[in-house]
Amino acid sequence: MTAAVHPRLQPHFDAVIARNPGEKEFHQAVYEVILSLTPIAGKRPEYLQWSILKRICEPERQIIFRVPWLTDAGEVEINRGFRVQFNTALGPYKGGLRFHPSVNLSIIKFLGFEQVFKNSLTGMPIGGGKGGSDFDPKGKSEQEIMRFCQSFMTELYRHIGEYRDVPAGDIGVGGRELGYLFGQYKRITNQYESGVLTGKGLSWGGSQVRTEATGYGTVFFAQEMLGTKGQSFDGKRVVVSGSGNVAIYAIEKVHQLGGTVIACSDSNGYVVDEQGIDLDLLKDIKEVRRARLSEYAERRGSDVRHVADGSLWDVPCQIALPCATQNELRGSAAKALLDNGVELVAEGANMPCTPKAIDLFQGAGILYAPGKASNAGGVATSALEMQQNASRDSWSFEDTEARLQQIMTAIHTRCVETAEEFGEPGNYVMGANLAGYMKVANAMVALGVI
Ligand code: NDP
Ligand code: 2IT
Repeated sequence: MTAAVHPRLQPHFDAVIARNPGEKEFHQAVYEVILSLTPIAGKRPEYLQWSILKRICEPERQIIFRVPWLTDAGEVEINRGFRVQFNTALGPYKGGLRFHPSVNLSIIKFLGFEQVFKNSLTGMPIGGGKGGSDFDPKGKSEQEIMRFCQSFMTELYRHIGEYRDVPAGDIGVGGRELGYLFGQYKRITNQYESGVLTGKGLSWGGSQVRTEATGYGTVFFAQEMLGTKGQSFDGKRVVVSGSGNVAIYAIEKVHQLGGTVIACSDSNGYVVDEQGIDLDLLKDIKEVRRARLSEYAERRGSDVRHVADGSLWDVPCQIALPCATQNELRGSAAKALLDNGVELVAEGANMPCTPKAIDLFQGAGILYAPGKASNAGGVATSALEMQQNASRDSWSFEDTEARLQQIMTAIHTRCVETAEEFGEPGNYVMGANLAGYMKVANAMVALGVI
């Protein structure tokens, strides 16, 4: 952590660290928000009344459960399941499920905490939560994935519901997993409760554009940022990290808007393709075959490099979109990007840039957007899916994409105007955190000390 917290807020931050020992990702996420509250601490103490900050940092409920399942060989495996129900001031808990071996309580709490402010920023009636498991989907058979999802839902079902808590996907959880999860929920409850999960398939209650929404939304947000400088994606060299759901659809939208994505990555390395990433090939490798990115270089030909060791962020670009995971872009990577002339960084992932990297970007005066603003298109489209489920309707791709774009434009305006109101023009971090916080705080005051 780099900059100093306001003295009036420091005791709150100290208390969070003391109450949640060792949870470094959670501390980092809280630090970023508390740092942004500096202008409130001096001028708008009403936003700190009734211990709002203290309450906002404490999840309403944290559920941890055992997930036993049988491998194909008949062995019993045990994983740990989590659901952190963070805040319902604005609506039912809403946020994804992550299946990745690195998952622990700290990671789920940081994600749940960020989700509260992100969901507030969307302007939709959704509270914040997050869940998942330390289960590793890599190398598992289809049957093992199904058995795991069924066991996970056998415990989770009692805690969720259309009006209570509405999970969706995140790392390692996509359409396939959501299908098995929804199937098990439907079986246990004997109800076709479409609004209990989002990210569903189109034939069983899903929404058009939800698959594309996070990546598309990130690029729509970046387009708005470029617009403030009279620029666009046209002709820009872009680097996107990751090659999962968010990365793939960020690449697709960049290409539609005239930019060229020349590099992307997975956890085993990155590829550089100066002609522009071939999306049909990437989708076949990642969405259909669930294979490694090294296969991209093998199949695309000799002009493409696969780099197993090293940093993707050494590839010179004008726009960088980190779309893989938390803390993937550190100070040294930020320096390399700046040395190579990066002009804009917009986060598709949650908390991919470390505080040091953010400091460097802001110090250099480039455009930088935090994930809770720029990646909010995914959860916003989830809220559109909930609307369609509640009204037993389904909208066209074009209408839904237009709604997504309007929502991203509105979030951008909210960030810009709030940053200006508090004397920090161009500071998207402050704009996003303050706007997100104030809306939740207002609702929490209205609802009393609960
Ligand atoms: P996917 O599982 O579809 O893809 C994740 C990608 O990131 C993969 O390419 C994966 O590589 C890479 N990755 C994951 N963990 C690591 C790691 N520890 N080190 C290096 N690479 C890693 O997930 P999503 O695309 O859905 O999520 C990506 C990010 O976007 C996450 O931060 C998520 O929280 C965030 N997000 C997702 C939303 C959504 O709607 N899905 C909405 C808003 C934010 P590999 O396959 O090798 O593991
Ligand atoms: O981090 C996120 O916003 C998501 N993973 C999407 C959450 C959702 O409920 O759609």
